[in-house]
Amino acid sequence: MTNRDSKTKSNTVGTQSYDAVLIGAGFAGMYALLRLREMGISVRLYEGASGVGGTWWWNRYPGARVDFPSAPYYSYSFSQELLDEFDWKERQPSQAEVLTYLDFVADRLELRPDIQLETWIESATFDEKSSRWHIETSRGESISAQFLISAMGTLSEANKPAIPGIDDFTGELLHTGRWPAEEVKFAGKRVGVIGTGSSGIQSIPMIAREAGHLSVFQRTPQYSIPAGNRPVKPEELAEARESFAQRKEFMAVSPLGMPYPMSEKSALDDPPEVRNALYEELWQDGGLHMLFNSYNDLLVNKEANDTLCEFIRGKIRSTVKDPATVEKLLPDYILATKRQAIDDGYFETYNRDNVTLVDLRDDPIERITADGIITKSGEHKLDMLVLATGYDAITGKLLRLNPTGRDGVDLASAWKERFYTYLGVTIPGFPNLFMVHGPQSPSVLYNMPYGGEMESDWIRDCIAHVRDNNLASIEAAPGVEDEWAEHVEEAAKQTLFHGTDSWYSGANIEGKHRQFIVHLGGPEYFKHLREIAENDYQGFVVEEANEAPNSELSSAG
Ligand code: N01
Repeated sequence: MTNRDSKTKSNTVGTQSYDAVLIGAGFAGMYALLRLREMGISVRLYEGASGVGGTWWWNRYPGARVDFPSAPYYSYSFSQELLDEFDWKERQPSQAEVLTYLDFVADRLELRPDIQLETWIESATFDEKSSRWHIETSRGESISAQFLISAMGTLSEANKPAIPGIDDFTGELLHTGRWPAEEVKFAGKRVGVIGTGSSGIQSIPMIAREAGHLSVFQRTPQYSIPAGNRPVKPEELAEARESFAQRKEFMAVSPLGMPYPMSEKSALDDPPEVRNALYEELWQDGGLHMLFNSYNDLLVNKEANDTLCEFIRGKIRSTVKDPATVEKLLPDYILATKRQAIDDGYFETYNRDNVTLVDLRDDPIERITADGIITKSGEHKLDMLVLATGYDAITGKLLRLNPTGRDGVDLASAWKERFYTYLGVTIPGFPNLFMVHGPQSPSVLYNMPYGGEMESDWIRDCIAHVRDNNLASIEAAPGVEDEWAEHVEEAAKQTLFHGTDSWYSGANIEGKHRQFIVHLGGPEYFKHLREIAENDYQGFVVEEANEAPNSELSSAG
């Protein structure tokens, strides 16, 4: 059964039927909706929030903004019209500006009629008889779809740490990744922030400006680079619009999908004074591109990496006045192997009289009480506690949904020993299920809107292949996951990422597999995806539409 003619949903005994169901209305989900809709199939996108935007809907914490000097490049790359019609205002757009852009896109492309908001997908089970997914929503709807596509986001399952007493806190308890839409007032309050990753580093200076007192609870000090945000000049926007085609060509071959030239020089090629002068120039300009425009070996050569670590430690020493606070703030891990943060006055914030830094390595949290945090050295009374404690990244949302695939095996059981996928887009044993930005795809270490477009295009083509060939299902062949895991691991081993505990490798979540789940291949990855498709979906098996349910699977390639 292919539902080839079902352009609109049909109701059969209370079950809605679609060709494809998408989950998540962020950058990737909205783009995938557009592409699937263009195929002429029936598709419905479900989103739990009350607006589109995905991560940009939820991350409304003060200071949230894009971390690349990216306007207009942190945006869709497929449409000159979208670029021409939206006037980006800041070089590193704020959360509010990105959300305005995504609302504009949803309207401009008339996506909203096919998006159902305030609806969580609660279960998804593959029915082997019909080769369709049966899906239940938080609104009590029952849905049948041939294809299920997750665009649920990589940083969407908030991590609420299991600190003793956390549920006893009676003040305001907020998580940066689930920030309320209503204004949050800090004025005159005793605020605590746990966590100094990107979200903590962006929000701490903003909260400090308003709060009566701010206590920062830091477990790992971070290297942070000034954001260098500023308004986008009209001539910059005009230039970006004119050079759209060339820029896309450049992005297609750039290791991170970014329209910036990479340095071709090692950090060890320059004498220290030349190197530091370059670092200083990039530091003054600001932005994450400092990591790529300076030297080409900061992520692969520890000695090279050390040079920028020492430069940033020097900046911290010269910025923060209190020597004891400086000591607490000096990072000592391999730079950029935890997600590199950028900031707007982060280190300067520790010169304020209303800010205290608690170093949890020396003074760990013992428990949270109704009105504060008790650390080894004493009590910190709080009216408000902000958890900037990150996410169960990349796999968290998929495991929360926990779809059930072939033979009644659910994802949690399948992934009990390790995370595995084929190409980061499919999972053996889960026919007709696709993921955008799944584990073992480039996801968070690539230009995400651009990468999401390319993965969605691949998924659309794969779905077209199934339909054009009158197939019931397609799935990764048993065993291909091992080769893919080796491939991902091999790429990571060429870099310094292995030397650090980070959310890239699951180290931030207790009990999570310690496995590096980001594919570092960039353009090579996308080339590989295309080759798999051109090679008649090598590594996949398909089921004919009229096959008996348990008949042997035939090879797709
Ligand atoms: O989360 P994180 P995030 N007790 O996991 C600490 C993206 N992003 O929300 O490092 C005490 O990085 C934890 O300490 P440690 C970006 O990709 C992008 O900040 O594990 N502390 C760490 O300090 C980013 O990487 C932007 O020792 C605890 C912090 O909480 C990703 O989102 C902006 C703790 C968590 O840092 C996640 O960033 C913001 C505990 N029990 C985010 N548990 C842009 O600019 C955790 N911590 C685009």
